[in-house]
Order: sequence, then structure tokens, then C-alpha cells
Amino acid sequence: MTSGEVADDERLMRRALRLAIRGQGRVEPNPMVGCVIVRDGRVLGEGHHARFGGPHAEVIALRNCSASPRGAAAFVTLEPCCYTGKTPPCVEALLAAGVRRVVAAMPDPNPRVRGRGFAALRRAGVEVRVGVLRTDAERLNAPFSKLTRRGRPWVIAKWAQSLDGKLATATGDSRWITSPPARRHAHQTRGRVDAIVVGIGTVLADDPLLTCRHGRLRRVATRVVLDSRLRMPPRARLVTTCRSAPTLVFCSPVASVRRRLRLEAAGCEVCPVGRDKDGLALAEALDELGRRKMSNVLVEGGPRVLSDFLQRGLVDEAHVYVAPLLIGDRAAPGPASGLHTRRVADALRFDEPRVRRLGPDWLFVQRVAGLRAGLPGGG
Ligand code: AOF
Ligand code: ZN
Repeated sequence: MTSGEVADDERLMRRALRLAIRGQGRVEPNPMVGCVIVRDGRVLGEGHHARFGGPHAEVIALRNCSASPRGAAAFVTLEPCCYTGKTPPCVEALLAAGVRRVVAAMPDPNPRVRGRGFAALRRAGVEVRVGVLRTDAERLNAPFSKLTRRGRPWVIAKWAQSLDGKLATATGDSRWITSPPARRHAHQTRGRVDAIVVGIGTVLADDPLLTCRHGRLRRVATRVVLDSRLRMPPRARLVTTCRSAPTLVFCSPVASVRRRLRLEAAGCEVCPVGRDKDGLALAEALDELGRRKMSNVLVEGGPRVLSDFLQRGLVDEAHVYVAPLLIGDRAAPGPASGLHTRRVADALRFDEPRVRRLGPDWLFVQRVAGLRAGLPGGG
């Protein structure tokens, strides 16, 4: 292949990746996939997987072709599937259309595919190239890969802090550290995840709703409360609104049955999980969310819960909103007080952040360093 062709493959895969991300929040627990069909340097058609249960990217792209795709190349962000799920296999659709070359960014980690899609294409005489912009594709679908391989959702820890790393004052006041544009952005994230996790402390202090009230709502997140002793008051807004957005409460196996029945009667779901040495077994709670096919969960706090997830190595990604103000005070909480780092060399490290300005604030989006797509260390 000439260097011109290699550059062209990357350009077209970039285009397919941009299409894929349009499915974010709508396709999970499926992966986000984009596809571009090209012949003689001309794009004949393109498409993306747009909703769970709907047609796959390849099928949509073929359907959108302005001319016959016979002899064309297909650029796909994920290995084409080779089995009948809710939709027929994409490999067959590509072969039936007469596609001659398939360029894919990464293999599908789904055990029903995992290389078999490529093998079937090659057997039929199609030229297959794998790995173009692989890192970008793996990054995009890391939640899908993690859920597929480990049975657990991707965990995003989110917090808003002052320049000196405080989430609130020592008296507990935190409204508002960040500006409206930053808060709007946080709502947008709520609108694409499967669950929003808080501790009972936050419920008792703020009586939050945890719904997406600004920005595009792509799915309704389950509101998850970590509440060992079921202290959640029946008057809490998370309880009174649980018919419009589900509320799931994780508690200890020895929590009061009377309180459990009261919350259940009000429409909440209560799920006992075991304990580990530091409290509720959060890993077990994540396993349960994984069984429910949740791909992304957003841990919103408060300080205790953030710290509990970080300290157990259960966080994959952090969204840190930083506001230009100082709070001070040793007693004011930070996000990671449960981490006891003796040497800087042992600190929990993140990859280089993607940084974005939101009004006067800054957002840092970063992943825990050393995660391999879908094969995170601790989480
Ligand atoms: C593709 N192209 O656009 C997507 C793929 O239940 P189904 O039929 O929707 O199949 C879901 C599985 O198909 C999913 O777990 C993943 O392995 C693959 N997704 N494959 O060729 C696509 N979304
Ligand atoms: Zn498919």
C-alpha cells in the first residue's frame, strides 16, 4: 500500500468515527459504529448504528449508497458481525452488496464475533485491513468493551471543585462552585448514561433529583443511592419521583426490613449487597449494574462516595470541573480523602486530559492511566 492510500484509509476511518459517535447514549449496550462506503475515492454512502435494536451501521451505509456498492470498500469502526442477533449479519450484507475491501478499526470483543467476522470476509475473498485508528475506536467503545469482557459498566467519577480541590466548604455549602455553562454540560452527561450514583449523605444534605434538565436527553438514567442502613426518607425527591425515573437503592444485607418494604411500596427498588472491609461492596453493586446491561455509570458524589470508588480502584474516567475560586480550610472536603498516598510516585494517575473551557470554568476529562480498552486494572 502506498503512503497516500494509508493516509486515505485514516481520513475515511476518521469520518466513520465521527458518524459512530452520533449513536452515543442511544445504542448502548451496543457499541457505537459508523461506516463509510467508498469507490475510486468517491463516497457512495455512509451511516451509523443509531439506536439499540436498530439496523447496524454497515446496513444503513449500504442502503444509503447513491450508486451500486459493487467493488467498493467499506470503512467500519468495528469488525462487522457474523451472526444473527436482533438484526441479520453485516458480513452477509457486505458480501451480497459485492464489497471488495473492508477496513476496520478494531475487532469486536463480543465472543460471538471476535475475529470470526474478519475470517468470514477473507474466506469469501474480501481484502481485510484491521487496526486503522484503532486507539481512537477503542477509546470510543471502551464502555462497550468493558461491559462485554468484564460484565461491569464503565465508571465515570464526576465532581466540581475549587482551585484548591474542595467540593464544598467545611459547613457543607457547595451551591454553586461552577458556572451555569459547566452545570449544563454536566446535565448533558446525565442524559446519556445508564445510572447516576450518589451516597445517602448527598440525599440527606441536598435532596437532589439527579435528572437531566438541560441539554439532550438520550436515555433516562436510573438513580442509584448507596445507603447501607436505608436512611433514605420516603419524602426524598428521589423517592417521590421514582415513577418517572427509576430509583435503585443498594443497602447492606442486614438493613431494616420495615424500611425496605416502605421504600419498595413507594416504588423504589432495593437491592442488598455484601460488605467489604470499608463498607458496602461497591464492586458487587457494579456487577449488579452490569447484569442489567448498563454501559456507563456516573458517580456524582458526595465526597465519601467519590473517595470510596477511587480508593477501591473502581473508577475508569474522571470528569473534573474546576472553578476559579479558593475555599481553603482543612476541614473542607475533597474528592479523594480516602486515598492515602505516601509517595507521589504511587499516586493514582490519569492519562493526559482533554481540557475544555466552559464559561469561567475548565473541564478535565481523563481516564485512569494504564487502562487497556475493556481490560481496566482494578475496575
Ligand atoms: C456491526 N455493526 O453497527 C453494530 C455491531 O442485537 P444486534 O443484532 O443489534 O447485535 C448486537 C451486537 O452486534 C453487539 O453486541 C456487537 O457485537 C455487534 N454490533 N456490529 O457489525 C454495528 N452495532
Ligand atoms: Zn452487524
